[in-house]
Amino acid sequence: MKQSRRQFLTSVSAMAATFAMPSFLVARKANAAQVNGQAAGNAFMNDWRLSGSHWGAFEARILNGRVEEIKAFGYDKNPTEMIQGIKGLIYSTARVRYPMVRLDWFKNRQHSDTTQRGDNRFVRVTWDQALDMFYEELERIQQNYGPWALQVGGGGWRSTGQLHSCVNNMIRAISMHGNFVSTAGDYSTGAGQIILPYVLGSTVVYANNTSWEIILKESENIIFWSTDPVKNLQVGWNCETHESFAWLKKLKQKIADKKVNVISVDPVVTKTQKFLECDHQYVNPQTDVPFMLAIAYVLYEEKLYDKKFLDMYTVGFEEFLPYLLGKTEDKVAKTPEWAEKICGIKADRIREFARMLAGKRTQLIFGWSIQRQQHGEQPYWMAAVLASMLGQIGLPGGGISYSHHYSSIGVPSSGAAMPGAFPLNLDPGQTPKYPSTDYKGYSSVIPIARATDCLLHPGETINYNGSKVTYSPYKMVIFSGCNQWHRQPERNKMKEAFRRLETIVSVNYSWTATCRFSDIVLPATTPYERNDIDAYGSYSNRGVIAMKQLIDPMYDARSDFDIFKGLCARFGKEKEYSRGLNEMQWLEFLYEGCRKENNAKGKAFEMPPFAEFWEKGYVLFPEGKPFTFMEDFRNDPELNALGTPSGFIEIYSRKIASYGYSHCKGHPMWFEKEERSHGGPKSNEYKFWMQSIHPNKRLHSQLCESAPLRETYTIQGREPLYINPKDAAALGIAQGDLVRVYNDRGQAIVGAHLSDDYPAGIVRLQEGAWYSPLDAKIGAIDTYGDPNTMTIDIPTSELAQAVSSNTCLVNVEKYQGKAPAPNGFTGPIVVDL
Ligand SMILES: Nc1nc2c(c(=O)[nH]1)N[C@H]1C(S)=C(S)[C@@H](COP(=O)(O)OP(=O)(O)OC[C@H]3O[C@@H](n4cnc5c(=O)[nH]c(N)nc54)[C@H](O)[C@@H]3O)O[C@H]1N2
Ligand SMILES: Nc1nc2c(c(=O)[nH]1)N[C@H]1C(S)=C(S)[C@@H](COP(=O)(O)OP(=O)(O)OC[C@H]3O[C@@H](n4cnc5c(=O)[nH]c(N)nc54)[C@H](O)[C@@H]3O)O[C@H]1N2
Ligand SMILES: [Mo]
Repeated sequence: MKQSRRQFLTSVSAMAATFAMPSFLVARKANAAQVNGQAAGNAFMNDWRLSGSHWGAFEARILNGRVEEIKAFGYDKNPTEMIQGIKGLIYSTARVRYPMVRLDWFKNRQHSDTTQRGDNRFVRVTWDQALDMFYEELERIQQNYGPWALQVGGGGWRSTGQLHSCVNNMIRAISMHGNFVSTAGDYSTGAGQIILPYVLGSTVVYANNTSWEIILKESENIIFWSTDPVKNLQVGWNCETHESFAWLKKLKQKIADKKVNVISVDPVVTKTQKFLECDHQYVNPQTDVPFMLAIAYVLYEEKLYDKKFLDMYTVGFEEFLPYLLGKTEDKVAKTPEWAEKICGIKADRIREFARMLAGKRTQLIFGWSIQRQQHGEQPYWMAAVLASMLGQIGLPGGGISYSHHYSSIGVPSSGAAMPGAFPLNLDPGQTPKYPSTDYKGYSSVIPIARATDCLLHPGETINYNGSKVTYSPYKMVIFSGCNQWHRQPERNKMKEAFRRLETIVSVNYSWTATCRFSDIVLPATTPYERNDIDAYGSYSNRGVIAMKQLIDPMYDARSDFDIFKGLCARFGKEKEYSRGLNEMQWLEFLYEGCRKENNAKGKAFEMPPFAEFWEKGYVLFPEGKPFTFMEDFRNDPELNALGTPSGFIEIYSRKIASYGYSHCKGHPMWFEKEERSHGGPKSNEYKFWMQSIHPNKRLHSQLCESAPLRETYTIQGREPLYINPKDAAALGIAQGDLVRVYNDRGQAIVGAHLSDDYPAGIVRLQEGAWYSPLDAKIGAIDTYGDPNTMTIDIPTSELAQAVSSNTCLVNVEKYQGKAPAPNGFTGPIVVDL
């Protein structure tokens, strides 16, 4: 460990020597020499500049004001190909070039014909016109209706960078003007983050978990359950370090040496399984709960469960047991024979699997995809029950994790403080121009996944996590740093809902489908056209990294900070918003705050003054100390009581039972899905389960606009639909054919990619493929292949009200006739008035 760290220090200092002079000086010079919005170039032939992204830190070679070449930062020993998509993103045909206003909205404002939304006809306006319109709309909404009529689309994956954290820029600015309807929860762990506090006492999903070092040393069984870390660890919330890959490589070696038993429980062969060359346990999609229940049944029947652990650390096993044994109303014992019919795993294999788990030190590692399905709360709860019965929670290399696929979780934190962000909220003493908090009986916060339902069911009251939410029929919405027309399920339902909106404002650097369905679109800079700083390592807190401006802003683009400053200027709050600081002053302020905190922590965390840091480009901290998740609770459950009502792991939750919900009761249960493949509901009508998992070469919809990267995976310019060769053959589909994928919710043209990694009856269409409808009509075919054209917009249950995008059946057929060209990547149709 020591040695590798030394090695890396020499490699990065060698690299730092390539910076001939402080990059910000170079950037300033280039700006001064700017001609007609085009960078005139600078004198440094090989000007390499350091920046960062969700895909890792990298250096870019700038020539004549253009990014020519990208290479990974020296510290990153496992960079992802995705950084090679950055150039294509900056110079994409889909860039938002100028402030644009939808044609009919330009003519008729809030009285516009909203059925035209999505036809993509826009008028170019000046920044002043656009910001005036934006401001006038905020005024109109607050004066005519009040805060219930404005929804500010809760944050998304924006870009890295603590100052130009565009969601913060937006929320602070809008909060300066007035109050609005905001959102709760997220798309990632919507069900998990709600159920786990009842069961394990905290949200768990976003906390660091047992260190890989310990898992590698102690675990005898590692079960990767619905998780694909080798694919998903390519990206991180902050600037990603890819440190987990060093551990995954060691794990691969241990598997080869037959020193550990590793199994991937997944309907498909994952990238992780292939990389590790580990075993595979197939399970029918959406049926992990019956599989887990049957394992629990075997553990109980064969007395393989840890009774002592259940007694000491959990409550409610007695309430759960009758359900397991078939002594409740349903009178169904959850035997392996019962489960086999649902989950497709032979009863004998289930028995063997249960014995294998119980016999050795077992680390269960779950991903998030199985909670992104109807009743997504249940597999997470049942997983905790299973881990409790195995009794290894809190032991090194044993127990449960829900997040080793995310942002290098499993790499311990250095303990250093990371730079703060541009403030989301108003400063103490600041007040909005319109302070009204009169929501007219509507809820001021809605569960994020219910944003469409709000518009379609105004005034309706729903259950949500023990409380009630009343849908506000909001009139205006603002999106920045998210792509609503990628992330939310059911396009055609969204089309109908959006028609009820008077005004939609989008800020983005790329012309996403969300821009296309907006009324005012404002061009933001990419993170490569401004200066910023970020944490290096979201959980490892490995260091602080400078994100240096690489090139001048393209076209009319402005940073989000400047855009919202300009908006605030219209109601006299520019200074309150910016605190009178400019970009570099903010960076220095954020950095120095962090430096002060770290320098107080001792030598290991010392940071140089800002100017020195900025010149060098980064600060790095030593590795943290490995730890075991829930070890303190295991050591002393009284002193370190969990945050559950009882302080123990809750196999039965009185609190949830007291809500009286029909799809989330007092203990984990199997609920049949609205649609399910392999013999489940609607499987006669629709032949395939469509999984819309996270993309291998994108971050959601980000980088889809990067043509060179996109061309490495598309088929005839369309998103690939991965399908089993036998299934394809039965449908007369060959590799590379265009196919139509559809159900009663929507249809898309995609390209067939045949692969044995996908068993019969299962297709994959990766999320984030850009929605590219042929026209504005409801039902129009999607010409590129966004899975959310077909997915269903139903809640997981009354508890979490989260997305259920992986509950989705489709049919597939060979595309007949001449397919319309994909139309999503070319920006708006500009209408000259
Ligand atoms: N079917 C299906 N759907 C899913 C999922 C799934 O598994 N299946 N996963 C869900 C999950 S977990 C998530 S987290 C969501 C992700 O949903 P989003 O967070 O909406 O996804 P992104 O594509 O990352 O969108 C970020 C947007 O911010 C823009 N952006 C980036 N930087 C800046 C900036 O500096 N300024 C401005 N103004 N804009 C910027 C990007 O161009 C992009 O359009 O998707 C969800 N949707
Ligand atoms: N490359 C890349 N990495 C990413 C992201 C990205 O967009 N691109 N997004 C990041 C974000 S925001 C998030 S939220 C995470 C998402 O992390 P996850 O939600 O964990 O990831 P997914 O890729 O959707 O799915 C992981 C695995 O779950 C399996 N699976 C799906 N349904 C079932 C089921 O019913 N049973 C079982 N046993 N397995 C099932 C899939 O086959 C897949 O192999 O990834 C993060 N990492
Ligand atoms: Mo996510």
